[in-house]
Amino acid sequence: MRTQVVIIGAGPAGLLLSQLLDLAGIDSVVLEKRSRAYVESRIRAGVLEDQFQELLRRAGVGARMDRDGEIHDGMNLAFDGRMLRIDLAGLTGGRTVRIWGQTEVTRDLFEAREARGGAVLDCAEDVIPRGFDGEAPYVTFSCGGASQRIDCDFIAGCDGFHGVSRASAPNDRSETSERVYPFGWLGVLSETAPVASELVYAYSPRGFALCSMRSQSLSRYYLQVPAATNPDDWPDDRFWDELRARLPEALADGLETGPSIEKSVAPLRSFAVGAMRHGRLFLAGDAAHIVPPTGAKGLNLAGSDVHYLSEALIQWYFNGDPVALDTYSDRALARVWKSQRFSWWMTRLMHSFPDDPPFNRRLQRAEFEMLEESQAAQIVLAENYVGLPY
Ligand code: RFL
Ligand code: PHB
Repeated sequence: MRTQVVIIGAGPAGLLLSQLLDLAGIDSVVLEKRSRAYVESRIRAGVLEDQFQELLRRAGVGARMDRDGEIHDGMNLAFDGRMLRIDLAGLTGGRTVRIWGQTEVTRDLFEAREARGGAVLDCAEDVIPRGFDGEAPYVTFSCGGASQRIDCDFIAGCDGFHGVSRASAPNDRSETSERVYPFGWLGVLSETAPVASELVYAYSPRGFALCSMRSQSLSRYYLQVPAATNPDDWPDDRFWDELRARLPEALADGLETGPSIEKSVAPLRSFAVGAMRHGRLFLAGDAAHIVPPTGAKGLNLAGSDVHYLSEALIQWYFNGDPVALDTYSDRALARVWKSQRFSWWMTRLMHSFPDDPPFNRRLQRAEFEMLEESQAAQIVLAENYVGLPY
């Protein structure tokens, strides 16, 4: 079997890349190791930058998002009981974010690929990218026990942090940057009205809390917890009590509680490869970088990678121009690192770091006060939150 681009991974990066390439007339096959039902049900991101929304519209999957996704023109920081609203639109010349879950993005992308007859094999085991250091790359895998091989021009590694693509690339560890945080996020989804109409990122000495949502009747809350936390140790009542204790009193008093319909712990990590290209293998999304979720940047970065990569492949196929492919890694990483900086900064500002000396905690408060007092500081936050230019 032969195709132009083999895409490993049917997360948002892989599906969006295959859709954009297809619309330009470039064939691809997507190889996914999990079932479609499993991929569609993973609850993750919820905040989409305006440029990522535009990319989804260009890919023909913006209709439901535009109809049902809420536009947010502000978000809130709470610090030791004090609230600060960041007027995203007012500080950025009218730019906003949209609340639209990754589960919905993935569902629309799967449906769009299906409608266009796109090949997405969600049975692919033992996927291995091969020969990408030469002119004739190929991928081997098995599906239902039968070994298969697909020859191609390029391989796109969109298989997330634990995927096989990055692991198959020649690894210069000295170029990889990583920071693991001593805590994770315990997330709960519940069919309750959100405690506030906009997102609230809250610092408390007990730890960080985030009040987010999927709609005005579906709330998503997170608590900072130690990295090795078992969600089973957090029955719903314990979760709600702890959330209340970390929010400013006025907000906590209005918290509507109910049974959780999902509960899970996600570790926090900052990670980036030194290079996103290895010959004819290109990495995109979480396969190349991880940011802590505090800045809501992971999915959005997968989007900007896919934008750069799809444009570069189109330049190569239709103009015979290799420049954009040659510069893909540098272009994508330049934006990745600015989002790394922002995500690290938000994480550092809003979390309670175990063993932090009093000096650091005092600096955290000063940073928050700086934001309260300086519009310039708020603009920097707002510009990053709505998304830096592609
Ligand atoms: P994904 O979504 O991990 O998809 C990779 C796919 O590859 C498959 N795969 C393989 N397939 C074949 N062979 C193999 N060997 C394979 N190994 C893996 C996997 O099964 C999977 O289907 O990566 P992708 O496409 O790069 O997308 C990245 C995003 O999923 C991620 O960055 C975001 O979810 C991060 N994130 C957030 N991002 C935002 O922009 N805004 C947010 O508000 C936000 N909130 C979050 C988040 C991530 C979270 N968790 C759970 C990590 C909140 C949380 C709690
Ligand atoms: C979410 O709603 O899941 C969410 C929102 C904002 C973040 C992270 C996660 O920064």
